[in-house]
Amino acid sequence: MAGSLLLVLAAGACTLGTAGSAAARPESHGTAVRPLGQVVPEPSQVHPAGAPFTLTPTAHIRIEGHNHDAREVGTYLAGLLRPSTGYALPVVEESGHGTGGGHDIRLALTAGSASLGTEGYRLDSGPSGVTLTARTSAGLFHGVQTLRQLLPASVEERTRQHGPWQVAGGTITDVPRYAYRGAMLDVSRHFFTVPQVEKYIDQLALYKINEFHLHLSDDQGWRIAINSWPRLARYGGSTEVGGGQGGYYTKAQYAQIVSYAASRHLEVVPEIDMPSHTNAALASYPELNCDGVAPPLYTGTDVGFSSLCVPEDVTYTFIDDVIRELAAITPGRYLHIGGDEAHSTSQADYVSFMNRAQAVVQKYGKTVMGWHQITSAMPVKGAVAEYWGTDDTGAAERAQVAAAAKNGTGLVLAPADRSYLDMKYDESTELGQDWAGTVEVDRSYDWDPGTYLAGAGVPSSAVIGVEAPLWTETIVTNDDIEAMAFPRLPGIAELGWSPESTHDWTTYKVRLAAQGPRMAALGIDFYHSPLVDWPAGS
Ligand code: NGO
Repeated sequence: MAGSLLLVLAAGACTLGTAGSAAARPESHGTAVRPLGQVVPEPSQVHPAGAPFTLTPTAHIRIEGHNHDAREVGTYLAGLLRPSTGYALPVVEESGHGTGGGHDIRLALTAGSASLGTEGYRLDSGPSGVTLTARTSAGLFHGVQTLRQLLPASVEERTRQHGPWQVAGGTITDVPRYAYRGAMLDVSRHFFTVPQVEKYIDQLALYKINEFHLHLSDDQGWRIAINSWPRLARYGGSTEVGGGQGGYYTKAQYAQIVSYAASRHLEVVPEIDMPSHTNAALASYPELNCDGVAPPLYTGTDVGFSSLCVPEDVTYTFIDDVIRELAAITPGRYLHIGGDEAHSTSQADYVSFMNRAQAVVQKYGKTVMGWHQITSAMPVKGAVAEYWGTDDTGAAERAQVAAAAKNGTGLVLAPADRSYLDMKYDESTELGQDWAGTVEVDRSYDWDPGTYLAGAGVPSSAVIGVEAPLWTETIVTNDDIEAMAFPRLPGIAELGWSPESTHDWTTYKVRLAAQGPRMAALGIDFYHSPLVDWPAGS
């Protein structure tokens, strides 16, 4: 049936929308008008109507009112559109230039429209212009991602392309399902430079990801400068998996990542993993070891062998200094303290350690986040646990997570056999690991965060969102990142953003296919899953 539908739709339909639109054939070259709603993540409400909008060489990007934040979003949009269209697209304040003509893109920040919340937006498109309306600059920014995806994929090229640059007519009203839509990058197993990280952040923004979790320390490397313990970065950061030279971020470089992420409306969630996954720190300072002897640096891929010395006072001086310095350069709300795989720490020690570590995070004004093993200790009020279990996770462990959830601990879901971007797609995938099995694009997408742990007794209200972690034992370059993150990351992003009612693999994979030419135009080296009918040339 899909085949005949494709033929019908390819014959020039231009304003099919909503769920039906998802079945339309993705364009393979830049001429057809994309159906309104052929966007990832799928918008919550799509109402196709009327004739399309056409971007013309004389168009302006008009900012309603004098608003710095909206203007920044306008400048970002102009930066996206200018190279491929070749149009000047001046960003102007509406009030300073009269009412403006037609054919413009308007960005309007308004206190009204309470239903748009803190991240939602409305997009109105027709022959007289496109208007994005939101209550926040984050909402406008997400609206810009939708607008961008409605334009032909060739708009992503950085050299001049042929139009026409059309957007289907109608209205999209869109708000996210979850407040936390995360992606994690492990910069410890392999180090990634600031420009490498920024590149990934840009790719995440396209799919409305709003939390960027940076795994900053592990056995193989400590990646953030801490002034009071300088050997952590200088020595503990001097290698990585396989024995390469590693690296670390100065505080200024970390601030650069934070501000770049903020410019793409992502909040940085820094993680210092403890009490295990700490060999880089233990190697840097002998006094952190119970026997007073620093182990050698580690460049292998085992887990669970290291532990901070729980009974020693110096351990708490250390974590106080580290968390204080990190909190001071982190404007975001969360500070992630790991807590996974503490196989070399007794359970009693783990609980006493976590009680003290959580108190330090709170002392410096941050919300505690940890892997879900923190639910085996005593999560403080407001803590968030990140669930990374699999279908094989035992009932007792799930029950512990459920008990914490019922007690107020928020949950971010990152099931390893669904959302871990380092899992191989199938046996032939060169990169990645398969300890949680292989995870094809359909498996990665096809689960519901709201009910995923319902069987264990987790109320859907405890779930604050989803995350796609990318562990980097086997990942070295941006190409590697892209090959594993794309196209699974857009699916996790959709689980985080789109209403449950839109969840449907058969229509999702058509919208995903339409992302192929866009990812290709962006230079994203994505995995061409055989489950998706990628348009020719993508
Ligand atoms: C586990 C482990 C990490 C590994 C990762 C590899 C968690 C939370 N701890 O996930 O140290 O890098 O698997 O997939």
